Amino acid sequence: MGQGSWRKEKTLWSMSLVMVVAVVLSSCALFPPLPLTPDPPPGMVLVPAGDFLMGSTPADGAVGIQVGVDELPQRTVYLKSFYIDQYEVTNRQYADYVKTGRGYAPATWNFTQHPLGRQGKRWPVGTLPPGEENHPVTDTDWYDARAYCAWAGKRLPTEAEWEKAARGTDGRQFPWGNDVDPRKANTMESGLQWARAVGSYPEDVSPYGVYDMIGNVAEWVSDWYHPYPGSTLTRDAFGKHPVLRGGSWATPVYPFARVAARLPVELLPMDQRDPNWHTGFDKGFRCAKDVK
Ligand SMILES: [Ca+2]
Repeated sequence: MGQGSWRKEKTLWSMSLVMVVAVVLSSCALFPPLPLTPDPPPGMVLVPAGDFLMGSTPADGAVGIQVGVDELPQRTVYLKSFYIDQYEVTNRQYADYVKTGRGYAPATWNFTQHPLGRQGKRWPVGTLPPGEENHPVTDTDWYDARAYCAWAGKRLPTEAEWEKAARGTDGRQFPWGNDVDPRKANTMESGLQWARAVGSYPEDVSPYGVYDMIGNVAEWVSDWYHPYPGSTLTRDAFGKHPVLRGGSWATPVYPFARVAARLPVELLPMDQRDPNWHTGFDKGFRCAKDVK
């Protein structure tokens, strides 16, 4: 090979390299790398950032004079990405927390007037209700739920986060769509009068794969009860109580177990709490977590 030919080849090779680099750089400009989202923590799912329809329209929310009016007006809400538990927190999970001494065992099984006749059965530290290890923990009030989530390195979801996780972005009334079907969730129509193991209803699942948002137990969220932006509703309860979301085995699927339904519940002040206070057999929770 002559020296001139070698220089020509070297020049062509250099030009090719420059062109390749230019193409790569322009591709990067056109298609910037997507931000990496870490895998969800165990037992949680990712709800991606974006808008969703929150609240109800007068047609699907205002059932009667008062029911549903606190879900108005429906509006578009943007949320950044977050994680949420795929299932309600279970007795087994809560027992691990109780064993640390940070919380007390729920009073659920110490209730002497249980509708199914379960009498005098305590839920002592470290002893789970036999056969109900994977049932949702109940009789936990808002403070209990918040403390558990903090212990687990998580937090309670906001009302908006809970609702988006339950219905997706399109404003549907139930996780599965808009048809009122009491067979798809553990609501009052099941006749069980009790919770079942979490995830027992495969159709009570949201577009993000979150289970039991309609039935089983109602769930505490972090927000306290306030009117939605744009609402002219006035209620004495506004600003005074935390909120439960979702229906339960004790509520009919319609209208109380729609994903937009809100239930404010009176809470004992911290200094008046009693470990034997029965918050309710049908009240539980799940946790959420920020995406870092
Ligand atoms: Ca639930």
